[in-house]
Amino acid sequence: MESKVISSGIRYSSLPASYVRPESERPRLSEVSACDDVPVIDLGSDDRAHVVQQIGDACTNYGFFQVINHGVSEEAVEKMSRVAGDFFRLPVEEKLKLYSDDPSKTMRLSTSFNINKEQVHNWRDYLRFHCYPLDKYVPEWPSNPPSFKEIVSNYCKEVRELGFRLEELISESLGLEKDYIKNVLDKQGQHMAVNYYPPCPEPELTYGLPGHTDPNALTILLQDLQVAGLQVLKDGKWVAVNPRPDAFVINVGDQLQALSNGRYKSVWHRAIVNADKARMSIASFLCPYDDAIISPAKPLTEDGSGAIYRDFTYAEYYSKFWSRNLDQEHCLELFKN
Ligand SMILES: O=C(O)CCC(=O)C(=O)O
Repeated sequence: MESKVISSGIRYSSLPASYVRPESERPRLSEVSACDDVPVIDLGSDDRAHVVQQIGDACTNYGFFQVINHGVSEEAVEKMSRVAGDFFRLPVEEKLKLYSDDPSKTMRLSTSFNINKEQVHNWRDYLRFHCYPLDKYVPEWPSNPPSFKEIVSNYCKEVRELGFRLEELISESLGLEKDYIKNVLDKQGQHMAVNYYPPCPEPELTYGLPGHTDPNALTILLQDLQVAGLQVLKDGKWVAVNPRPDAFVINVGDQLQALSNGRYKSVWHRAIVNADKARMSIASFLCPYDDAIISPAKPLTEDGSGAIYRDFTYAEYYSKFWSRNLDQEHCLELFKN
């Protein structure tokens, strides 16, 4: 490999050995079918009780869903996608000024997942940065493309509002007060990962991201409309979630699994890569405040099941998550009572 990142413009004719998964861990793409019953929830509906019901069903049975009429403007989405593409099209020397493999950095361009911890790498570069509070973090964001800071700030604000609406609906769907989740998560952090998966010479042998769950509370994912790649684990089988215009994919993260005492499952998902085309995805993560104490909601432990997880702070969880690689057991298992 000639560069630290794979979005260098080099087209590889075969997959470098450090990306090749052992036979038993490969994606077996021919066995994956499209998920044709992905829940699609219309947030523009006036029937709140119905929306709450749909969200509860989706979180219980799928761990993910799509939302339409979500309130994030078409303009914000379109500009965000464009500036993200422009960033990854910059000359590699320019991008490498932002490179770091230190997960504690609040803004960095990196590659794979956790390059220093993993044995096999993933066919992905990503720009990962903190977004809340904006005035604290925007100064460290890329200044090239020149419109990056302004466009991404606007997008972050709109997505944050969507996240809060979803947290209210999810609280209600659990039979909790509307503000329950927001109150527990406190001054919520917000992070973004702009994922770029270059064309891959042998997609059968590797991943963009292997199966994982998200360590945060809620993920709001903007998919590339031209190239599919997201797959989720449903009833023990990997199924493809094909992109739908005007929709975001919403994933339940580990913190909502803990808070709901396991009623809602943090969904296992992965990104596969494409032989001919590059793919991009733009993930926004809402995270509890570092000192927020996460514990199963009391009313959800009173049916005799007790609290499945011990109390922990998000800071403790997050540092445990990043000290490992994605191929290990689910991080939340380490926090069970
Ligand atoms: O690229 C995708 O569709 C999934 C991205 C993802 O899972 C992540 O950023 O954690």
